[in-house]
Amino acid sequence: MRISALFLLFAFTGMPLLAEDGHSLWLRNKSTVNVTVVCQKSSPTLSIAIDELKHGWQGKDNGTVVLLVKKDKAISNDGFRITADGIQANTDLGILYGVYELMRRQQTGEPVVSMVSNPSYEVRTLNHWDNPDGTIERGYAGYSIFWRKGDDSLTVTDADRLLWKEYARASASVGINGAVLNNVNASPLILTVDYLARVKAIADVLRPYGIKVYLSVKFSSPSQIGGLKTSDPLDPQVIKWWQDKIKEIYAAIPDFGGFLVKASSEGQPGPQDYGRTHADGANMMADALKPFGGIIMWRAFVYSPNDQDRAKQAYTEFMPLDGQFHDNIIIQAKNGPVDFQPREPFSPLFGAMKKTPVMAELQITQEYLGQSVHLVFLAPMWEECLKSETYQEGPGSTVARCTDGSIYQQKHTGIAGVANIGLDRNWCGHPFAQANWYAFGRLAWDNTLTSDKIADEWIKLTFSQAPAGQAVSTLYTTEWSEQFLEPVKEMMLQSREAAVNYMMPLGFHHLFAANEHYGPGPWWAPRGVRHDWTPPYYHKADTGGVGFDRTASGSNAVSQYHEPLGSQFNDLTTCPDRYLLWFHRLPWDYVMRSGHTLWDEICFHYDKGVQQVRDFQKTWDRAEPYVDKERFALVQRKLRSQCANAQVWKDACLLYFQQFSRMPFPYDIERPVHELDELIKADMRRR
Ligand code: BDP
Repeated sequence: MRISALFLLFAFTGMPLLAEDGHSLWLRNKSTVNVTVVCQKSSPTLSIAIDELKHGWQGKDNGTVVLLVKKDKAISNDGFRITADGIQANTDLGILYGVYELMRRQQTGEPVVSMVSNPSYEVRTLNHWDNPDGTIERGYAGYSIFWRKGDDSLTVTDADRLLWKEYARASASVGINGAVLNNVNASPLILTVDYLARVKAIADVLRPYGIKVYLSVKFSSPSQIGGLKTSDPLDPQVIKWWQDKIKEIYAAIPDFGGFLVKASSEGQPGPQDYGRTHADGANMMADALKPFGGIIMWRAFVYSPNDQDRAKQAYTEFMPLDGQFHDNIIIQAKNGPVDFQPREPFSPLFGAMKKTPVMAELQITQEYLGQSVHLVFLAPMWEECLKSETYQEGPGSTVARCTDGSIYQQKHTGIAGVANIGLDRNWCGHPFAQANWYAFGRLAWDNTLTSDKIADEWIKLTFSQAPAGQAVSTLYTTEWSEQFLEPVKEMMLQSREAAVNYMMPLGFHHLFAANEHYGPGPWWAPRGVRHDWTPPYYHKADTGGVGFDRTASGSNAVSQYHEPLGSQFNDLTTCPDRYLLWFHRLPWDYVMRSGHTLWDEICFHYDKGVQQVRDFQKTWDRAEPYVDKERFALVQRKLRSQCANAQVWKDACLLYFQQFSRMPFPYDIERPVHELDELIKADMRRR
C-alpha cells in the first residue's frame, strides 16, 4: 500500500524515479500552479520563453504574464524590464532572459520587483577547448558534447540535438550568448566542408536560445587546407581565401559570431611567421568578417622563452599596437599576466589599452585548481579580478569598468570563460563545478554581483526540489538555511582561498609537476624543458630566499601597472601579502607584517589550507540530511581525495622549500606525513 502510494506520488509529481545524477543542473523545479501568458508576437525564442513560464511558474495561481517586445530606451542590448504585468524587452531574447530572471527570483524566494536589467557585456561566451576527435584540452568531465571520434563522427543524431538543446537552455538561463565550439589550439579541419556542416547543425539548435556560435581558427589554414603556398596575412590570395571561407560560413550560418584566434603563441602559427604584427593578422580577418557583422577575438596570451619575464610579455607586445586594431576586434586577455594560476594579480593590459576593447578570459575548467576533483568555487577569484582597481582613469577604474564600456567608448565588449563541460552525465564532473558554469554566466551578465549572492542562488536552485503543489521557496525554512544553506555557502566562499593556501599561498605560482597541472612539483625541471615551463623559473628558491623579483630593481613588471598601483606593488611595506612572492624575492627569515618570519608564514598557510579542506568534509557530512544520497556520496568521496591531495601539496612544498630555508616547522602546525623522496618519485611515476 505504502509503496504504491509512493509510486503514485512520484508518477504525479514528476519527481525523479531515477537516481539523482545532477543532469538537470540548476533547472530542476517545475511549475506548481497555472499561469496565462499573453504575447502578441511569435518566434522560436518567444515560444521557449512561454514554455519556460508555463513549466516553471511559481508565482500566484492563475496569474497572467504579459510579454511585450517594444523599444524602450532604458533597455539596452538584450536587457529587459520586469513590471507588475510581465516582461518587456527590445528583443525576443531579452524577453527570454527576463523570463529566466523572473523564475529565478520566484524559485529562490527573492522578491519579484519592478526592475530593468541590462547585460554588462555584449559578448558572453563559453570557450570550449574541444578537439574534432572529441577529446577536450584541459577537460575533466569526459569527452566533447560537440565532437566525437569514429567513422560516423559527423552524423548528427537526435541524441546530439537533445544534448545541445539542454546545454543551450542552461547557458541561456544565466545569460550566456556565445559558444566557441573548438579548441584555441585549433585544428584546420574545423573549416572544412564536413565539419562546417556540423557547426551549422549545432548553430541551428543553439539559435533560439540566443547563443551564437564562433570558431577557433588556425592561422595557417590557407596553406594547410587551402592549398596555398603561404598564410601571410598580406598576401592577396590568402586574403581572398579567408573572404571566401567566411562567405561560405555565413551562407550556412547567417548569424555566425566570428573567430577566436590563438596566433604566434605557444608554437601556434601566426602573423609573426611572415614578419607581420598581431594587428596585421587580426585586421585581415576582421575585414573579411566585417560585412557579415562578425568579430575577431584575438588572444593576448603570448610569451616566448626569452630573457623577458613571462609576466611582462603580453603587455610589451600588445601595448605598442593599441590603436591599430580595426573596430570589430576584441583583444582577449587572461585574467592574470601568466596563466590561470590559483591567484595572480590582474593582467596589466586591462585599462591600459585605451583604444582597443579588451575582454577578460576566465577559466571555468579548473586546470590549475584541482580539475574535477577539488571543490573550488571560482566566483571569488573572478570577483577579485573584476573588482581590482587599475587606477587607469583614476579611482573606480576597476577591471570590470575598464572592460564593460563604462569608461572607454568601445564598439564591442565581451567576457569569455573556458568551459568545464563534457559528456559526463552531470556535465562538469564535480557537482560543485556546475556552480562555476553558473557563476560565469551570472557575472558575465552582471559584473557587480557578489560571490555570496551567486552561491546563494545556486545552492537554492541546485539542492532543492519542491513536491507537487508547493512552491520551492517554501522549502527555505530557517532550519534549512541554518543547517544547510549557510554552512555550504560558507564552504564554497572559502574554497578558493583554501586551494590557494594548500597549493600556492603568498604569491607563489606555477608550482605544478609536469604538464598535467594537477599535483605539486616545485622541483620539476627536467633537462630539455623550456625554463619558463618549470616551477623553479617562478619560485627561484635557494638558500638566499624565494620569490620572483618583479620590482623596479628586478624584472620591473610593476612598471606595467598604473600609479599608484605600480609603487604599491613595488614597495614591500604596501604590497599585499597575497602577491608578496609574485613581486618580491625575500630571505626566508624576512619578518612579515604578522610578526612571523616568511618561512613560518608559508608553513601556516599550507597548514591552514589542509585544515580548511578537513573542515569542508565536516560541513558536508552535516549536510547529509538535506542532499540526495547520490550527490552527497559523490561530493563526500571527492572531498576525501581533495583532502589527501591537499596534504600532498603541503608536504611536497614544505619539505622541498625546507631544503633551502633550513628552518624548522613552527610547533603549531601539523607535521608532514610524507617523505619528499617518495613524493618526487610518485610524480615521476605518474608520467
Ligand atoms: C594553458 C594550457 C594550455 C592552453 C593554453 C592557452 O595549459 O593547454 O592551450 O593555456 O590558453 O594554460 O592557450
